Amino acid sequence: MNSFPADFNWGVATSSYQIEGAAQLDGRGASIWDTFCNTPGKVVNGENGDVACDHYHRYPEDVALMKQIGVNSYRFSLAWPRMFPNGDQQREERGFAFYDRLIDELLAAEIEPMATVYHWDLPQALEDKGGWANRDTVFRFAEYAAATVERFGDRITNWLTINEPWCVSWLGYMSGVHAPGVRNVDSALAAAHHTALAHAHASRAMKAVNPSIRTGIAVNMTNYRIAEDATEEVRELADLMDAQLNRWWLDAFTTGNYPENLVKFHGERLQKLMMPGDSEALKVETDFIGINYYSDSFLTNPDDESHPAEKYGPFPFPQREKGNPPAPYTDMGWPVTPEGLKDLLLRVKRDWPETEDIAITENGAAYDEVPDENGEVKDDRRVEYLTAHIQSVAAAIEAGAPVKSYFAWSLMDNFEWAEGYAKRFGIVHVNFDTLERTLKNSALAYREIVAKNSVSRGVVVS
Ligand code: IFM
Repeated sequence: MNSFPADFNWGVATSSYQIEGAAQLDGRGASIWDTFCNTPGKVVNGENGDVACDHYHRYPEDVALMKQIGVNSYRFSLAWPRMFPNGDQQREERGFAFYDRLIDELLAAEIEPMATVYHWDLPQALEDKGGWANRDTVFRFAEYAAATVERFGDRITNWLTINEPWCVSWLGYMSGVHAPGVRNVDSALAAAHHTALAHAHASRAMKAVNPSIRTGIAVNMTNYRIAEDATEEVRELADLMDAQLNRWWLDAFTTGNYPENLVKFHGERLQKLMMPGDSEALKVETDFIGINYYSDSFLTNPDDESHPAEKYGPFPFPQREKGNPPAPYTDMGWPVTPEGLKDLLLRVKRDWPETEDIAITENGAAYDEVPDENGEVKDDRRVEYLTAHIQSVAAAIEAGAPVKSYFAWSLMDNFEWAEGYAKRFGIVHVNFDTLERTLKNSALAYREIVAKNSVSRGVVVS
């Protein structure tokens, strides 16, 4: 058995657009995901978050499910356009009231809420002015974040500013596979800089409102694996990718600077975005780091001699499919690499030693099992995935990594962005016709881990 510290937090995570539904209700404004989903060809089967899991109405049932699973924490996100429909100062009280109800329901169930201020549903009105590529969004975000702390800070201690700023920037503004679907390297780099600035400014603004809260950010991280005989070119590429994904935001907050190899790589492009005082502004005390981990990434030797910039495009982009990852894979096509989580946690401890609190803010897998004729969801692969990753967390803690919390992604099947509803990450199954919820076997297995505060050793992921 691998035991966890007595005060370890066990949770489940979700985000607003992925589960709430009620997209046109109670004065909610349009977000970039509403627009993106309504654009033909952007989301599998033309699906959208209009109804999603209808959590907006069914939240008492969902909190009861969490209680049944036994978690003591819940990470959810606040929808900016529900509270500020136009992304300006105009408030929508019914939006605030929804989160009051949800938070009070959680507290009554003795489940601690952790809020993500931004999990990708930018008000469309702000995107119309350039979105995250526009520096002004930094300051609109800080105002919005402060307003949420003013309202909910009496009941929420732990706050994440932005979820996966790498995805916001590079998937939203470079590859365009996520909203707002822009494909422009200058916009993507601007978004990468502005999300970093936004975290720093918002953290300060939030703490000015309520100094007793704790702030962090949820970054998606991976280990780039290269072959022993990797060429210089591949090593350089892996280092650039690592810097863009793993180091950009954390380095900025701890040193006020972006990684040197990227400063060189982006050159003029980056220089023109940096305003006087930005470096000082970026440096900010962060109370905890949220890490979203799903799998490692593998790079093989390219078959020509070109520089990564020519071969892979004008920026370093993680490409899980480029290498020879070990099987098995999840339904997302991501390799299952549980040992990578331990390696990553120890790397964070080594490279950002000032970090005293790491939360695994997301970890999970997409598999498509549905209820059988007896209503049982035999998602053995997810049980193995979660067990193996939690074992990896236990091993990292044993080796000194300051991990204080673990959140399984996700509480329930939901809208998986450009993949629509077919990719199921939930430990609770959702029937998207009836909206009925069913605990999967993974929820039962997780319940046991949480209840015992320990995980069995020896499960082999097959
Ligand atoms: O569903 C997403 C989540 O919104 C952000 N992190 C990755 C998850 C799985 O793709």
